[in-house]
Amino acid sequence: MHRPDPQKLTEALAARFASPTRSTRLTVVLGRWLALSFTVCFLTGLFSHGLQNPPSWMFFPTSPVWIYQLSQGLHVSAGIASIPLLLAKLWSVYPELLRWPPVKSLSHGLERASIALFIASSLLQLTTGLINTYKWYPWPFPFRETHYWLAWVIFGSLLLHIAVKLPAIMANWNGRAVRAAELKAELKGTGGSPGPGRTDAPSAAGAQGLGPAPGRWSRRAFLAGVGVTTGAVVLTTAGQSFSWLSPLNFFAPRVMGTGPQSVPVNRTSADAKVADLATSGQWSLAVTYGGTRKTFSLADLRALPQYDQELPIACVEGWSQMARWRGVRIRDLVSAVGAPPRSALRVTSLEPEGPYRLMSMPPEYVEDERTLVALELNGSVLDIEHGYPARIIARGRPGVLQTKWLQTVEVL
Ligand SMILES: Nc1nc2c(c(=O)[nH]1)N[C@H]1C(S)=C(S)[C@@H](COP(=O)(O)O)O[C@H]1N2
Ligand SMILES: [Mo]
Repeated sequence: MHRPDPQKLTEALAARFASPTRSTRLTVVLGRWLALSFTVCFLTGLFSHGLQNPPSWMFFPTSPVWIYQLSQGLHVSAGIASIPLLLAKLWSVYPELLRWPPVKSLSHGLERASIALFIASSLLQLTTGLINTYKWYPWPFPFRETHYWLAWVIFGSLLLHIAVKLPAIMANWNGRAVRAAELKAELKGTGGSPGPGRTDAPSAAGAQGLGPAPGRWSRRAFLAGVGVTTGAVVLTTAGQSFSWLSPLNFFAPRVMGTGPQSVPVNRTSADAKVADLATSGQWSLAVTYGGTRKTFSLADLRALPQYDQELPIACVEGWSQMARWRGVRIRDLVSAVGAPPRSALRVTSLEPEGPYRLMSMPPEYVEDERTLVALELNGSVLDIEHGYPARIIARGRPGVLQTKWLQTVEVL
């Protein structure tokens, strides 16, 4: 029996999949775009995670009012852009996966392992992240923790990958130099060069005289195609986060201006099992500070000075919506129980269970005059789906912290 030689087999495969478009230059250009989108995702993700799980040094900006809308809109949009970019980059390098032997040395093995880790964790991160924006959690693990730790794995393996590939990246950084080298090779009659730093299948195809440097032009066309695709998926989804793109929102799950009182709803009163308690007529808000406890009925709250604020709901899932809120300042309630305005709070919701039943509010938001216990939304009494009888609305915080259906406010 004749056993196939793995070396020959992979060479045949590489020739089968050879495309003059593939070159190190192409991979480097895609890698730069991808590094940019991943960095945007990583930094905005750290910011969002820090707001929800603050480390001791966390800062809590409350201005500009759209800061979290912007940062989370960028997070989700850059994540969506990363999907076509990552697929294109994988296409540009996948003949490498067929190389034989798969591991040549210890350092080569480590390098390949880090790339495998990077690819696997990136694909997992982007698909679960995308699915999450469609409000679908078909996995048993907690999304946010997993998303956070995967981000560190991805960023660490990305830095390692960049360090290992630095010579090839540098050699192919400057497009002009790469094109000049290709032109030179073309004039010498050696056909299309894959550019410095790469000696894979395309050069073999070129050396066989398959025409004058087709790689250069098809590379441009390919990059233009990737750019157009990426732009299209971003433009047709980013309208969920950026109102000026709202008319182009064809694919994102949330459409601005829809829902009760023209604001979308994530968790409904039925999901949260609060409808009975919220509408019983017995509702009151308890505010406590040490041994002091005051309860405010809805009529009591309405009798306090009312303030108007134009503030967005900006969900971690990327959608956001500007709205007009009216209600009582949280700092007025804090001073009603004799506590200093610069206090931290623990706030609970009527919800019997669930991760958003309990919310901590750092002093930055409590002393801010614009943080409200909102009773009205867009000119009418708060809809039950938006947190009736009362909800929190503060500047610059993720939607998950804008607690609906308030029950207690505890000054710590
Ligand atoms: N008690 C409670 N408050 C909550 C939630 C929740 O599940 N329970 N969901 C939050 C989330 S994820 C968002 S994005 C906002 C959405 O507010 P809206 O439904 O009024 O648009 O409410 C937040 N407040
Ligand atoms: Mo949310």
